[in-house]
Amino acid sequence: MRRAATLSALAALALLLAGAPGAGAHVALARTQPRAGASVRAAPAEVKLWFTGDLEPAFSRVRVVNESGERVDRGDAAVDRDNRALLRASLPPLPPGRYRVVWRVVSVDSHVTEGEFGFRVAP
Ligand SMILES: [Cu+2]
Repeated sequence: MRRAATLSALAALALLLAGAPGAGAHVALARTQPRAGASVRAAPAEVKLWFTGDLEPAFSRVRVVNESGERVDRGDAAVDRDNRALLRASLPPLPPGRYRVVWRVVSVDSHVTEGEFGFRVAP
């Protein structure tokens, strides 16, 4: 009797942990291009963000802003058609400076994840 109660308590705890935010069910940013914090000589033609799982295209966004906070990407951010874990946005020729890439994505389990990173185009 006691053993059964302990087991069901453990099962309940396991379910709770599995459903808790941050338990690893939703997506995380895996890598980016340019890399976070990178200084690049040639201005990139686009930014790419790879996630650890598939994204909901209708609710996943990324924008690139300059040091003044002005949006500089071409406004065409989209989840890649062939790889739903890849979010990309194209860029016009960027002058030297620091840029921030701000993203907010919804994974297929409907969880929201957001963050940002910077890169620099060297003079
Ligand atoms: Cu999730």
